[in-house]
Amino acid sequence: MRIALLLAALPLVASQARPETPNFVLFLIDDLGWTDLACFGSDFYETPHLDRLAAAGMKFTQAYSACTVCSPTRASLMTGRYPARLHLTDWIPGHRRPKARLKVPDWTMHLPPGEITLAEALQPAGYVSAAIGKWHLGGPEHFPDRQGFSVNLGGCDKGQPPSYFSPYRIPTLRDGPAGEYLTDREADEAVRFLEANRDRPFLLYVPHHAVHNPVQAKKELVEKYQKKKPGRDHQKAAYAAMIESVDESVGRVMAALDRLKLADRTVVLFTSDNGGLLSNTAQKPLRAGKGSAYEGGVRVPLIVRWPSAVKAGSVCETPVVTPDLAATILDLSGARADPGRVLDGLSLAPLLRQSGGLAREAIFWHYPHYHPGGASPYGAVREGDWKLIEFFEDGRAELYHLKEDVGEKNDLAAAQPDRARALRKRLADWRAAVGAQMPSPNPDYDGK
Ligand SMILES: [Ca+2]
Repeated sequence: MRIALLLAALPLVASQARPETPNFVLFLIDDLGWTDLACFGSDFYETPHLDRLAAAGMKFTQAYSACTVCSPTRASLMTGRYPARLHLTDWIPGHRRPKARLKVPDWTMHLPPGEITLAEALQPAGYVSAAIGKWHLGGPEHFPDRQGFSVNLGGCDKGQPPSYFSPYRIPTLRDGPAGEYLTDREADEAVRFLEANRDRPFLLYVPHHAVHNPVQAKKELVEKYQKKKPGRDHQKAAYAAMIESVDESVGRVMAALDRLKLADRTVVLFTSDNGGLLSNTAQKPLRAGKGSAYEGGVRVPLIVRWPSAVKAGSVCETPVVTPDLAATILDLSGARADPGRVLDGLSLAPLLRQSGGLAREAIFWHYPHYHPGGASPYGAVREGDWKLIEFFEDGRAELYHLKEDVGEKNDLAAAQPDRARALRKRLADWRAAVGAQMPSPNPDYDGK
């Protein structure tokens, strides 16, 4: 009898040990702005599943993307390193301004094969990985299947889908029935992957193409929002419908995790690759949007649900940045990162467990490029509540106290010259340490 009890208890012990090697579902939404979820402040877009995810997990109110545009953030998410260190600092292939004051450096337009992606780092720990959605880190020799992912559905060199409705004309995704909606299809494929891999550790990376342009959404959802009273800052019905489709996808993946009894040992992370596009949305009180040096360009939603460790409904105000998500996944997976490789990200485990803070003094950005969203070549640093932006064209700096001035309206650089000088030095030292590429004077500058 005692032996039988002991034996019966064994599987329980084994299953209790499982949370030590959790699964990961990582949603990366394209161009989703900081206030684009109901649980992050929207009074127009409806995101019940994401609100539920946040209520069951931790919401980060000061999460940042590693860059104000797409590809650099994606590279940072895959490697745990800053875009400046990777020399992958603009969206691929970037924006040409041949007559501008500064000449942009000769940057790297793909994720170098020598970099270790999350999928590659997790392989030795027995994980299988899938990338379902947008990749945008170089041509065929740099696609997800060449970077450690066993499954690649939709990942290619395109920065946006030619169409959100099938036929998609995406070379790595077979078309569905005519009229099938891309976000729904990506959700179908994500659920299919979960069903097929429920018995082994996995990383399911779901970088939805939504909510990037072109703004194309399902008719019935668009009509729903057309009938709805416009919100204070959000009014665009088709964009709202795109967000709702993303929310439905998250809901379907959450339901599949429940159904497959995987929810307790799966960490679900949800974030965006840069700020919202101002022609589609707004993220007040933040200043500007995608492609700008200000908070609207880089502050993004972040939700992490990890039932075995994260207190439901918790909120974290510590500033965190994209490469931290890679460091967190590496840390929780138990995969050993190469000790000779520098990671810029820090594991968020102490914040998630509410057991401590992060040993970090500052977060850095480096964008030696021009963008139609307003950015001219710049660098930025956030230390505590202070943020300094250095504009490389004229060497000017702006200084903001984000706690008192999240809208970056009051430039304090002249009022606090010592602080501005110290932060500029910190930024310059960091650039030297990571080998950041700088723009140079442009001999073809047209004087405008
Ligand atoms: Ca983007």
